[in-house]
Amino acid sequence: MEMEEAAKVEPQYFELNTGAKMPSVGLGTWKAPPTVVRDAVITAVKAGYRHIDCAKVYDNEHEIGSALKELFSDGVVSRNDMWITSKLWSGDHAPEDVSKALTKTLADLQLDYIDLYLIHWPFRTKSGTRGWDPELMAPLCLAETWAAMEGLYASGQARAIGVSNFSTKKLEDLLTYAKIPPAVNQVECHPGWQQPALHNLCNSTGVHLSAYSPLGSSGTWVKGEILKDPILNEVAEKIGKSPAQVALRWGIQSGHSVLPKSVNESRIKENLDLFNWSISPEHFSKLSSIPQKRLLRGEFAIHESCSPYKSLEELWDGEI
Ligand code: NDP
Ligand code: 1BO
Repeated sequence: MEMEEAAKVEPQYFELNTGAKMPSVGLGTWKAPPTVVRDAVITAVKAGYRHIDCAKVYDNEHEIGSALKELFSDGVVSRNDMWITSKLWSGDHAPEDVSKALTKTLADLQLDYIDLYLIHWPFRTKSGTRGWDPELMAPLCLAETWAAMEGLYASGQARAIGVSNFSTKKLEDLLTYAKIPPAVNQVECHPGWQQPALHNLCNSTGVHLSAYSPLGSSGTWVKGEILKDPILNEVAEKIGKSPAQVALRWGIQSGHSVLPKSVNESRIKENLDLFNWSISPEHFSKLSSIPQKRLLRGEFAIHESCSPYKSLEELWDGEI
């Protein structure tokens, strides 16, 4: 089959180990200011997005909820057509806080269930805190937090559960004690941080790898420059697509869902134009020579005495 033809029949969904179909492109909402995120969500859904990636700690779920309510009441989409992900913040890891945190997120999003709920980071902060300073750290017990997440799955409030920022080792460990295996591990992944070991583990265990910062981020926190990478630009020029589209298409062809964030209408549309073309095997293999660097390194989770992680090596189990 020619590559062009293959691209046309390629699914725009990835099937999770729950049997649910997750749309392969989701709108990222981290650092989308509350004042503009509502319009961004409405623009995205009208452009064809059916997946929004949220988190309590992004401080904009209330505004996203108001956009969703308007989209549902105007008949633009129905709840069943949408995939909404949110994440359990580190200050809500205590088993008695897990359900309360999802209840708050559901109230803000004006939903009665979430399609996917993730443990946001493998570190725990004091109950009810919102920040991520090392001084706020509390003893980590992922097994008890995961058991509480399993309770949300059993109740139907979360139709799938998963994790985020889990290294290969942390995911392997979770799989040894989980009664319900995670459906997703959402991690940094883009042509400049390809995560081959984690990709292989996810493939062999049926955990879907969802790619955050798929454009290499470029916000105030993380100064990613992947879209300026010369190899990515050379491939983009040869196939007549933007560097952003090539980065996103690389993710989808690798089997990852991608979560590009934008609050700009033309970039929101550009980031969804990924399905009637593909990257040839020759160009795809060129992208594997892009220098590798983790961008969101998680320094905030490192502390000599307060954190379970004394170094980035420990946080990522060497994958740094
Ligand atoms: P992205 O890799 O999505 O990059 C976003 C940046 O790229 C913004 O500055 C955006 O600006 C710009 N941009 C968007 N589209 C284009 C384009 N076509 N061409 C050029 N620039 C573009 O970064 P994020 O770090 O935000 O990651 C995406 C999402 O992943 C987050 O929003 C969040 O939902 C999730 N995430 C999850 C994490 C976790 O711990 N689980 C951690 C980090 C991210 P503009 O808005 O002006 O278009
Ligand atoms: C602490 C950063 C969270 C982004 O998802």
